[in-house]
Amino acid sequence: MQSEIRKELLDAFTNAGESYLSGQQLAELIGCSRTAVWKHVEELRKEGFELEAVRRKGYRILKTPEKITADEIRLGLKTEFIGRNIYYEESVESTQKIAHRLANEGVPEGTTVIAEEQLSGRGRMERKWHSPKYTGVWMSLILRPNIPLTKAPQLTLLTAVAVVQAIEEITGLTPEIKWPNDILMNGKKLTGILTELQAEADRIHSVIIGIGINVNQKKDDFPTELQETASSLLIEKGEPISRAELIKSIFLYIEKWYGIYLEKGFSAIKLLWESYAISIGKHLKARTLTEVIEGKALGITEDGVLLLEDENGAIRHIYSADIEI
Ligand code: BTX
Repeated sequence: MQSEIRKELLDAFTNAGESYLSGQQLAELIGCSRTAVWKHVEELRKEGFELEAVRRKGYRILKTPEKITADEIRLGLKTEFIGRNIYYEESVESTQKIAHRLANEGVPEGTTVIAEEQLSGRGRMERKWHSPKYTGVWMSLILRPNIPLTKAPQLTLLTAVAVVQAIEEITGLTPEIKWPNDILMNGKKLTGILTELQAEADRIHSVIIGIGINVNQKKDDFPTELQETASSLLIEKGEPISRAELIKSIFLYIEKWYGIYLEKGFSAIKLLWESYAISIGKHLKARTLTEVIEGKALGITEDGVLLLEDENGAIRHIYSADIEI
């Protein structure tokens, strides 16, 4: 109930933009007492929001906090359902784990778990994902598309497109995608995406999309073994980036492309994905679980499978692999 009022309060401030809203107006909009409004305004201040209060005019928000809070993400969020239900945590083992549990409990589609820090963030194949406090975006999003199991990898590619576009919008930088799930800048890894499924037979219950973005780390913040291969938006842009703004933009792009995907299929997203991909046309080495295949990347199939032409001219389908360019 408390958080419902808070959501409505932030929606009201979002709609008001620069204008002031009086305690009375807020109470009427939200349907609670003026005392309750005042109490929630004080709570926002404690979270680090700077609110200006002017006599006879009312309140408006001047500054949002450094730390990401669920409330800061709600302020200005323009989506219908992606990120509307947020579980925000200070420190967790992995947001994937929590999202799996929530998905089982039947939370609405679009529910997102966001953490300031992950103690055992994970990548593909049980690899580790370094997720230090307050500097990155570590989040897991729950979707429930009515698609066959084999199409699920398309959602990784869709997410990669959405993240690249959000990074472009917020920072002006244009990163590149390396099949299937890495987003790179100047050859270094900025983002990893991990798509996991809850399914039975050929029915998907939930898709849990984990997104990890290095945002405000400096080079020294990475462990030595990652310093040459990883980068952050701060390093690339030379200035700190608002994580909350980036998250909101990602939500909006995912909602846009997911809607188009469900209605019209993968084609539009495939074209966009290819326009951001660095691997296409290049000579690659694909390390799968069982072998290493070398060849020229021809593109991806409608299902998101990578096509490599090997030295004998045979076309190989790569479903899952690590790629070296
Ligand atoms: P991946 O298996 O493609 O990449 C993992 C590899 O990337 C590691 O083995 C390491 O070499 C390198 N690496 C680890 N941490 C970082 C980092 N911060 N920046 C750059 N390179 C790194 C990629 O898997 C998928 C990652 C998904 C992470 C999200 S965060 C929210 C969600 N929760 C969770 O536990 N995982 C996902």
